[in-house]
Amino acid sequence: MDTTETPLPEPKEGLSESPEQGTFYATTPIFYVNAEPHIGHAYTTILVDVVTRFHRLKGNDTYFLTGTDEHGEKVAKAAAAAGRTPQQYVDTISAQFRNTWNQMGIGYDEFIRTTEERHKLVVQEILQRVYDNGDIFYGEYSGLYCVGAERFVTEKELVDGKCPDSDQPPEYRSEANYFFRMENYRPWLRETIGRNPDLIRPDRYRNEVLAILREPIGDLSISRPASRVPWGIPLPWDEDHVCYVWFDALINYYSALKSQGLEGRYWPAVNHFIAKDIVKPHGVFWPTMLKAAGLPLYKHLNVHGYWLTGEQKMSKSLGNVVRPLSLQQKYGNDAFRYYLLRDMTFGLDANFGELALAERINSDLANDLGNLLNRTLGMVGRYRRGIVPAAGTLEPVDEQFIAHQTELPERVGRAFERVQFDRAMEAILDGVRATNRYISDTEPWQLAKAEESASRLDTVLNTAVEALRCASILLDPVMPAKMSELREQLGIDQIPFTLGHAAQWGLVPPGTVTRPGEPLFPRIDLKALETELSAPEEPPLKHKDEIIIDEFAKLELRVATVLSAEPHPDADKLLVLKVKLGPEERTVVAGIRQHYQPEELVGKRIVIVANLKPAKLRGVNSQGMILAAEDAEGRLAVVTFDRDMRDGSVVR
Ligand code: ME8
Repeated sequence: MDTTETPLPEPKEGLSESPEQGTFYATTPIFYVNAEPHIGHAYTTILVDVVTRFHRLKGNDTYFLTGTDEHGEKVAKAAAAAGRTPQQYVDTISAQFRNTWNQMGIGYDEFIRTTEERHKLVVQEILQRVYDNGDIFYGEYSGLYCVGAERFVTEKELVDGKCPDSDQPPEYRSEANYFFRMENYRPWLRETIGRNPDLIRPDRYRNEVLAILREPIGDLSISRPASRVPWGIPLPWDEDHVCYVWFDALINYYSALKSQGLEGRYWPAVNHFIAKDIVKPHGVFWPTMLKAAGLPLYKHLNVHGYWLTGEQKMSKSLGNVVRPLSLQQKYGNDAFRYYLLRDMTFGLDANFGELALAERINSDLANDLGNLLNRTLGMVGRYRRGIVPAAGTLEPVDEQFIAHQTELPERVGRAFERVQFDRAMEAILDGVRATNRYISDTEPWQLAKAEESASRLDTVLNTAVEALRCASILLDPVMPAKMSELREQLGIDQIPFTLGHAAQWGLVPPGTVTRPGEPLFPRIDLKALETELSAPEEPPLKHKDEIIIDEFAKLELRVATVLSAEPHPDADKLLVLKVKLGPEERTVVAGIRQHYQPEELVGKRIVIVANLKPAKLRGVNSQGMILAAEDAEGRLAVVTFDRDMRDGSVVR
């Protein structure tokens, strides 16, 4: 779509107080394509997926944007290091991000790449607008620049001489750039954040931004000379400069909508989700840029902490990353999502541990939820031939239980609103545990013994099935596949569900036929996992210098048949083999006597280095060498063939 056709909306004052009710637009950061995705990226992306699904369940009009950040020095450097052109390089890594999200079932609505034409057009339009308003000037700059974080840093910010965001030392830079008059917008931004306590949340990050704003923030250098950094979007009024990568990247949140004519529908009902590494660009640069461009401010900036491994931030440069797909495959996508949401308190750091993940799956999913489903299906099967009965007269214990359960959607909704995702998960599991207690207290197995308690048993079974139905709705955003399986097993997969249905009781039609299946969450053997995890890691292979194919071609490898094998008369580690290579016969001495009985070898087809210079080994002339492998335990095996092969043939 041609983005130049519709002009940007006319400037509006300040923050849009309440975006259209019922509209929810959520974004992840667009990730740098300087390395492949890890758990940190997966967390933000899964989180946005869950939150968007939750809002859709509420009946909201939702939109979910993710993508990749492809310009800048950092990416250009990574491409050069990989021996590729920037475009080839970004195409490959961007596709890896997209594939990872697809394989993980992330339901994004749009994937934006900053090298796309549609994005460039909107960036240039906004730049031109800010320039025309007089908010951009040309000037000289010198200071410390961090390529890792792609921003200038001040002396004061440095920790042990390194940039606090990237942990890399900055370099001194002095050059002429264009500047955005960011400082002019500081009073407005301070006042706006002051007036909107939940604009940036949790509070610690709001305070962090307010602290930055207490002192002059300076003007933002928004260009780089194209002669030094050609990999970027040219400034519309001066082609010798390209746009600074952050100014370009932040605009993605708007360009993705604008390029499809969706900005009127979803802007500014936007919730950004990021980690604490990029609070300053999102909390300071972006709002002032929006203000200068005459666009209304986002609704919330939601900031989470880091996933750590062994107390360290998981990061591409540190190389301590956990690849999301391998865990997703090992433990199942839904269980993995649940763990990430449950075990991180939003805003704080959390330690990632595979054992903790397995323990969480066992306790919450296999024991509490899986067990509730199994015992309920088991009892409906045993006592009511697999058919869900209608409830009889409710007793106070039932009424109390139902009241608690039907309040859950409200509690969970509040937790979601307050970005307390671990509490939301806990509230749902609390409902599951309460259901298990309800069953233990009402003892259906006792009720089943006497005919006169049949109606009471109907009530208990019906109540348990209803509670499972509601739990499956509340957990649907985080575990969509497993919850749909759960509803299938209960036989209620045809009943429509929204969040509202989780607050209503009695929606399972009596007579519903259950269809018990495999356990939803098989228990993980923690002992076995501990052993697996404590096994020492294999040391990395030590490789020799690379060779070219011509060097390899100098070797003459041939198939040989062993005609005879005898112990060497003077050496107890050597065998003397007579081998046949087509028309030739040769004698080969091999140091394999401790690993093979001579007669085991006779008749075997093996591989000989046929052009090795002959050598005398303890008095016997050896005309070649046989190929064999030896492992770390000292076991040895000669190379043979998996089908019959004529001797003398060349091995390549
Ligand atoms: O900063 N724990 O991209 P990026 C939790 N391109 N989350 C983590 C994490 C960790 N250990 N490591 C990374 C950029 N993340 C810019 C953004 S937006 C206009 C431009 C997640 O590839 C988290 O969401 O360095 C963090 O903010 C983001 O990845 C940084 O991704």
